[in-house]
Amino acid sequence: MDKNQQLEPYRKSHGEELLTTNQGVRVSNTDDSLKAGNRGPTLMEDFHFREKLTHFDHERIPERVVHARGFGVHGYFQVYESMAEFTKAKFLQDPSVKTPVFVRFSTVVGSRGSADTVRDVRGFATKFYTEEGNYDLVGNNIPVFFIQDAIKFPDVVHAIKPEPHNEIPQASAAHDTFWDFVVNTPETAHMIMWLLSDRAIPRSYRMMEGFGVNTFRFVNQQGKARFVKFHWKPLLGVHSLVWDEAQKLAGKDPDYHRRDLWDAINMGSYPEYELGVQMIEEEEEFNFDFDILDPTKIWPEEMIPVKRIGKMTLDGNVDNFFAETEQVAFHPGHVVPGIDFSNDPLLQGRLFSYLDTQLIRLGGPNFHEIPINRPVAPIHNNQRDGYHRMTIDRSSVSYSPNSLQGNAPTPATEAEGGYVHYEEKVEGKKVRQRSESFQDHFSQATLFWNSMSTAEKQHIIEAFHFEVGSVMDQQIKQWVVDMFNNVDGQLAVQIAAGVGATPPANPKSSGSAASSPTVSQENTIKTAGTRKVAILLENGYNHQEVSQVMEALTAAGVHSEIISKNLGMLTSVDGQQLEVGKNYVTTGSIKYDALYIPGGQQSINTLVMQGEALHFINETFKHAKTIGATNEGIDLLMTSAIQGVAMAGADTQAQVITEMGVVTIRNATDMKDFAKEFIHAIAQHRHWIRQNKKQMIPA
Ligand code: HDE
Repeated sequence: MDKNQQLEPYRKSHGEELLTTNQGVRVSNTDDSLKAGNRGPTLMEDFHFREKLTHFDHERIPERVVHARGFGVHGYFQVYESMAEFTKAKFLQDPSVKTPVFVRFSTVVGSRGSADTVRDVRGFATKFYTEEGNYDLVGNNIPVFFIQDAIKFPDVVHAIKPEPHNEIPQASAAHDTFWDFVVNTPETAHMIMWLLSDRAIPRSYRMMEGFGVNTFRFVNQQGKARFVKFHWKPLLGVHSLVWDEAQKLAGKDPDYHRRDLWDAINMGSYPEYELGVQMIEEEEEFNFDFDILDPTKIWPEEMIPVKRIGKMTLDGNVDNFFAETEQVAFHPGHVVPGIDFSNDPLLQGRLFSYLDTQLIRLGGPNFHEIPINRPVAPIHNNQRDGYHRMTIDRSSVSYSPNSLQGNAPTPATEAEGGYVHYEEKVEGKKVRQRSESFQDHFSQATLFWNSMSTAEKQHIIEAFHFEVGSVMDQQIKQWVVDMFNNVDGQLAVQIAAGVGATPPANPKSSGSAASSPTVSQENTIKTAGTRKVAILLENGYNHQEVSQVMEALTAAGVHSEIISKNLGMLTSVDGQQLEVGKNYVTTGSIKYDALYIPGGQQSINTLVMQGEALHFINETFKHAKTIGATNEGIDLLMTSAIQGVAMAGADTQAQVITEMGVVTIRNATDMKDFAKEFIHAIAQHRHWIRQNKKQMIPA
């Protein structure tokens, strides 16, 4: 059965029905409780009042202990070609099969009501409803983890969550307890580098990679196994916000990421991600200078290529957030034949924790019966009863072996699709120890640092200044400097300078250390598709100009929105009209990828007098986004703080000039060349060349 069909009986539309209690009794008044006299006390016998309030009092379930804030969407997955050589998983065999999926994106640290754009790891959890049962790929957008052994998970989470005495700060790692944990736990070094990079402030869930992090196994029909790591590669590329923007968005639109995803799906711009796998032969397990079971290590893509094996398309929003997004239960232990585990100690611990957490969060062992969690594969077993059991099991037999029912349900053989665990040979003493091969905590942190572009490095340094600068304890700040000197001496010197600590006496040289270019976002896919352009406009604008540019943007899949002082209609010089989408108080430059200022003398004369318009330009420039202006629109730019940038002057013969991502043209009636160049600039995402021009911009 199709997942969508399966959900159908549970969907309920609400129309013109008469109001009832939960027992189906019609209710005559739901605004006044039953009282002894109209100024008297409420009576116990008011069953409607009691039921309504009781239900309300119990509306909340515990939020997830981590990943509390999330957003779920439906979609489907299709494999490109049969993966039979590597795995017998049925959903990875036939390219014509569309496997339904439900994906929940999340932040890790904040509460359910926290902001989307905080600096944090993002969860990327996918439930595949396969014919052979549910398979959950519960990943993050950062490929490594803070710790190597799940027994330390409560420690790292307690350290990063708001401090227990005053519950401050919300959704932030920028406080003493977290950095105290970090300096005492050197294995965090690599993940800290990712967390302080642009990866932790994504532009959109649609522009984010996903990683299974842990090492799993693929097992084929012949029983041959290979180690595997999973990746999701977004077709829009990997892109991020800048920190100032992320902080402002957290105030102006705390729902920025969920709104972006919701809108994209509603508009039919379905996010797509390719599923990639890196595979290592069992015989090659020890051929690397890192342990392939260590979750603080990547398998550099240059060394072990990512094979793209299929594509996921997200094409459906939920009908009800609570029923679907809040109640969905992921678990790395939800696997299907052909996918198996490794001894990665983080994974082993996760295999316990996720099932356990559902018991408290969803109130018992029957959470698989909640519609969003039901497999499309049939369920037959002798499990019975428990809180909220929905199934009415008809047999008197609920045990095995049995003769009364011919021993049904009968265990399936491997040929019948029974899950048989990979027969890995295990021998050893019971020890509370970590392998020597897990002891190198800094080489890959250095590899990451060496792989960053100049702009990305600068962002990491600034993130250290914010995070560690927010720490009160001077000793911890110093220890951070000392710890990150093991990653790169110059990085440590720069951290020290920003946080008032002493630079390392012997800065470590990262000299000729290797790099992994694929971890840099500079090398990602660049497209203008689905980006949003703000157009600043007032009465007396040039309609021909605006409409030509808007048409070109639409043709390139770029969305645009008109922004003005007031909502309503604007009239052009030649009497045409356009509707304003947002005014300055309901939006801001931070909600757009680029800015366009069309000509029209009267429109520009008005805009020049508006502080909001100038702020819009300055802020767009500061955040390194594309700015375009045509004809008189350039005069507005000349009154802003970016007047020092070269722009098309009065004497140019309709020629496009692009300087630092500012695209201009004068004396032009045909907007074709401008639009082409403008769209190309938008596709670059950001123009980091402006990094050193920030001083031009007022705070
Ligand atoms: Fe999780 N993690 N985690 N985690 N995790 C949870 O399960 C846990 C880890 C991840 O959208 C919890 O249902 C342990 C790595 C995602 O519903 C909990 C360890 C990765 C989500 C839990 C880890 C993840 C969770 C909380 C070992 C990336 C959200 C609520 C140190 C591969 C799933 C819940 C959703 C959620 C435990 C580490 C990803 C408590 C013990 C590594 C995406 O069970």
